[in-house]
Amino acid sequence: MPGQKRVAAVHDLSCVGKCSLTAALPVISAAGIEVCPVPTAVLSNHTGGITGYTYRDLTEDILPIVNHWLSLGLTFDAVYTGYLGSFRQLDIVAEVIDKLRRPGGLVIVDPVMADNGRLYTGFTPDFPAGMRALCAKADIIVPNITEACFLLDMPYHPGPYDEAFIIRLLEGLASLGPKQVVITGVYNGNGLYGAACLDARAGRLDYALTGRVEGIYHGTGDLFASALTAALLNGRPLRQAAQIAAEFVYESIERTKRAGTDVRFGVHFEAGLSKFAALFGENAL
Ligand code: PXL
Repeated sequence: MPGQKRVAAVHDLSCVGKCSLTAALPVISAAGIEVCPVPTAVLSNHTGGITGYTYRDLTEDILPIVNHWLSLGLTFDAVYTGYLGSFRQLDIVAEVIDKLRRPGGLVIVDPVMADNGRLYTGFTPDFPAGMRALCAKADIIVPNITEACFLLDMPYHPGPYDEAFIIRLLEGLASLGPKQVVITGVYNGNGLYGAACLDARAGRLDYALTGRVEGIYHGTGDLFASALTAALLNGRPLRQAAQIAAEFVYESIERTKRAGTDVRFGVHFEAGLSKFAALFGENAL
């Protein structure tokens, strides 16, 4: 289709759990954008709150996949990276970005490695410093509060967060290199919850907030970053893209709460895809 955009999505494939590629593929596709996955690992299930999962590291496959695409003359409007399957992949994915980036293209790095004050299972204490270097190559990064603290070597606290703390995080992260920073998991205790967005070039700070549903809902960071990527590639400004993503995730969490299902297996985002897609339909503004 002429004019269709294409994204290289560098994430793991957790076969159950509705995160990483199983979020990126449907969400970005629903917005009319082709998603080409570069799987960093294949797991039977994500690593959060579940034991006994299978894990196949695909470190050796990443560059051959990308080199083959280049040999075919394929070009990409964005590179969107998330969960990496090994420490070595940090350098490899930096190389992927160098190979696929093109003028006017977007590089979005979600520094997936931690939540609720702790690194995810399998991540070593030196990983955040390595991720810091990858973030320096991005146009936009999308950490949660815990990841922001790890990237800046600042102590984590569970909130609520005052604006001075959020600005410290946003400005610290922008000083690593990315022009735009979106921090998720922000709330100030007034019942609202969402993301804080800094456009460092414009000097603009915005919040994208929704209501708050108590609890830990797995995969919502990946859903947020995927919806944000989809909205940005459809031309929405950062603050609008973040609000679209925040509402998509909030409605998915509410649906999950109503259904009362095991939250370790992800949120019910699928029923929201048609509404999400309609935002980007041919006549949508
Ligand atoms: O949602 C982040 C994520 C992605 N991929 C894998 C994970 C996690 C979080 O635990 O384990 C494999």
